[in-house]
Amino acid sequence: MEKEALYQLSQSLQKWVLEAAAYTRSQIKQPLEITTKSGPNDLVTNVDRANQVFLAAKIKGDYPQAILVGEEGTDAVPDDWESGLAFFIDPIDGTMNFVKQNENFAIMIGVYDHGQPTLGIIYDVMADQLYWGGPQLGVFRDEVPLLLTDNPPLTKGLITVNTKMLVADDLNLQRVFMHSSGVRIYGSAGIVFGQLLKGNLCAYISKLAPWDIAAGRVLAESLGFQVLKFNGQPISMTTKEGMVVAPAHAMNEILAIMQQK
Ligand code: 2AM
Ligand code: CA
Ligand code: CA
Ligand code: CA
Repeated sequence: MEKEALYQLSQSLQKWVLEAAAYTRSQIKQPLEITTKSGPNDLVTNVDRANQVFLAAKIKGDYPQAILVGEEGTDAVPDDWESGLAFFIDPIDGTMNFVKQNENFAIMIGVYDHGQPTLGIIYDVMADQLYWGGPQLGVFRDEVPLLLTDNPPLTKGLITVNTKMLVADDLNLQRVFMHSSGVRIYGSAGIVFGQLLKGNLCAYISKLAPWDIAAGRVLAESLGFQVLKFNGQPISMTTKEGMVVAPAHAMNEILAIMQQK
């Protein structure tokens, strides 16, 4: 994609995400319609659904050929998702935080052009912080350019881990934790990516769906993080997968510890 067209796309997506966020803020003091999906801790609200419909309609209006994937819309990634411009939408990331805390949630859109990570937008709605950019545009928090990330050893970095995976300890994650500076838990992939991009965290270990990872992957890889499956292979973007996000040094250490018996 030409840089000018990409910049235009970025501006449009930022505008629509900010509009969805304004609506989201307006609904916080209203009674939410909350329903469960797979279990009691897997929630969706009327605002998740409204944001999904709004963002999909805006994208389709300007990009009628767009391939759309969204957690509360068409959530199956089509086989031909690499045939054009694909948009992965998470209309509220951190719905439990949205409901229980009224903060610490994000709206996210990741754009892949013929399968290539192209543009990422993550908006921390209540902190009013917009992370955006990609390999061609650079990465920004609002107007501030973010710099290439440090490459510290695991012993010098804070990490964040999927809570169930840490408790189950089936992948040596407690050993990874013991080799790190400590664990912090956030409950929203988008909020975690903000922390990684700012340099507050060094690694993220979780099992994530395509819409959880799409935007953050674009931004993180643009700043020098790697995003790899537990076996060190690239992630697929088509299914929920275990993955590590970290700069090279910590990545190598984490994957080695996870493979220890
Ligand atoms: P969500 O709020 O958009 O569903 C990491 O915690 C990510 O997993 C979160 O960003 C959250 O995104 C998702 N998540 C959290 N708890 C979940 C659950 N019980 N079932 C499915 N997804 C969950
Ligand atoms: Ca969800
Ligand atoms: Ca999510
Ligand atoms: Ca969501």
